[in-house]
Amino acid sequence: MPARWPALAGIVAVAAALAAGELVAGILPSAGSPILAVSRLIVDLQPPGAKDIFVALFGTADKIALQVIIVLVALLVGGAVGRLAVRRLEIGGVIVAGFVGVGFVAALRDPNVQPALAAASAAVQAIVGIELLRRLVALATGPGAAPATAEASADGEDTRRAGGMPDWGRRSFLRWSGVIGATSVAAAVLGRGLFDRQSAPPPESVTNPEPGEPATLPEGASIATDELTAAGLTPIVMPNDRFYRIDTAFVNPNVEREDWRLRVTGLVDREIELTWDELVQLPIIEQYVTIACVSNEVGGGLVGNAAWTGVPLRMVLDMAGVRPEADQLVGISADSFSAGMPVSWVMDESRVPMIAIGMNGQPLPREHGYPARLIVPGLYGYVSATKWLTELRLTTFSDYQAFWIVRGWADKAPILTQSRIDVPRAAARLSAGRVAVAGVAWAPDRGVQRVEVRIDEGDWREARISTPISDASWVQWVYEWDAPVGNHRLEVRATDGTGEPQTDRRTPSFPDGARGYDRVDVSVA
Ligand SMILES: Nc1nc2c(c(=O)[nH]1)N[C@H]1C(S)=C(S)[C@@H](COP(=O)(O)O)O[C@H]1N2
Ligand SMILES: [Mo]
Repeated sequence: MPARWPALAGIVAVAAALAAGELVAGILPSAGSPILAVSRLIVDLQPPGAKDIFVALFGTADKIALQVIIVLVALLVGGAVGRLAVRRLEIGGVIVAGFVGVGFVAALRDPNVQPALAAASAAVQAIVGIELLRRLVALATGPGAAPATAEASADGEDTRRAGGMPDWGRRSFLRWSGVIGATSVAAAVLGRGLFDRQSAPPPESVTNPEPGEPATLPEGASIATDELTAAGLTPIVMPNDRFYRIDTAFVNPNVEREDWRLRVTGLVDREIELTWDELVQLPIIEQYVTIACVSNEVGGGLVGNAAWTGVPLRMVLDMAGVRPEADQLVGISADSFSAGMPVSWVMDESRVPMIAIGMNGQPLPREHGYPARLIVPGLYGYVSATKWLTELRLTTFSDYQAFWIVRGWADKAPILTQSRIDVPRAAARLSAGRVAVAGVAWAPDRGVQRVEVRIDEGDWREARISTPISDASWVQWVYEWDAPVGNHRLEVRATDGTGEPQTDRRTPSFPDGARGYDRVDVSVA
């Protein structure tokens, strides 16, 4: 009996248990997916400051990577359990049950999960895992499976035992392992497919009220795309399907307008609760605002500009009456995320924070917070832009620490002035002569006054900028460069509306945003 058979038995048993959990979650979403629950647990347990390391996690692709790692680790443990179960079947069973238990406890942290259903799912997973472990290990180690002289043959070909009998034990072990393994993969894929269907886009029939005050462009400003955009320059208004997405949600919370409520709580004269219909009775405005993620590295893509449609936030706060002791406004989401910002920032008449319900003329896409989110000009997303918003809590900075603050990030975080080179791309090979160097620059909501480019650490040269469409929006910039032959370094810096140039002192994004100039090295022939 090759030692890897019991290991394979353990791997297959664990795969089947995991698949059972996913399939149950697909059919009964309130049972919760154990893999997603453990993913969330890991993200929540990360040490303060680790978001820098984990930042990639919050991109969509890397959420999948985390789940793949979790599955691989579980299968590895399954392999060890299979070997152990040859001698100590009960201990193997206890370990499988223990892992199922971790998934169960992790799932209970999700407010959308019903404990009874999660417990039933855990029971199914444990029974599937332990029972298959027992049977497969028995088959793998049974009398027919232990020919001292037979070589392991993955296709289960009919080799003969010393006694001349067909090796039935091994054949049926391999056959069963193959069938159960394949069924598990199919069940897991089906289960996750059904589970994801819940976060389908809002129904086609959903529309938004027209803004009473649509966003208008200042004289001379334009959002038309031009040939530079075609060459890779970011458009002034980022289409919804290209807009960056950052959140801790592994599956978009599914909130429907009919069930949605917005509560205003805490240090207010009277707590209030609004339905969707009540919210959209209020005046609807529209404005262009650039939002950015604090995790955005210099030169990174976690920033975007959109026309946001919604209700002025102060109007809703005034309905409840903010008490003077409140110095922090916290936006809490359907998935228990929270972002806190200074009341003074929100109350400052120079800006119009909003409860956004639309993005670029469309109802908010689910991944951007359907049906309603906060958009607060000038603050990083983690301290302002709560998606799937359900509660506005008035409190103080000393009494309440929001999601990322507990994890070490700064509690007050205005968006830093930044600029980015989009074209040419890093390491581009160019022909000598006229080269358009172009990108975007932002300093919401101070506005961008100037953008400058320097080549090989020479003098700063002023770039042409697009007419700003609002102080809270980014601008496009272009610098026509007469490129000489050789290797060159291009750098950019922006100056905000107060005349403050962006600093060259590089900092990591933790704890309050990355600083320093974006640069691109190119070779010209
Ligand atoms: N509910 C919820 N809202 C959230 C977050 C989150 O994790 N959960 N992340 C915030 C962060 S860190 C950012 S940068 C912005 C990103 O908004 P976007 O995904 O629409 O670009 O959403 C904010 N709102
Ligand atoms: Mo963010």
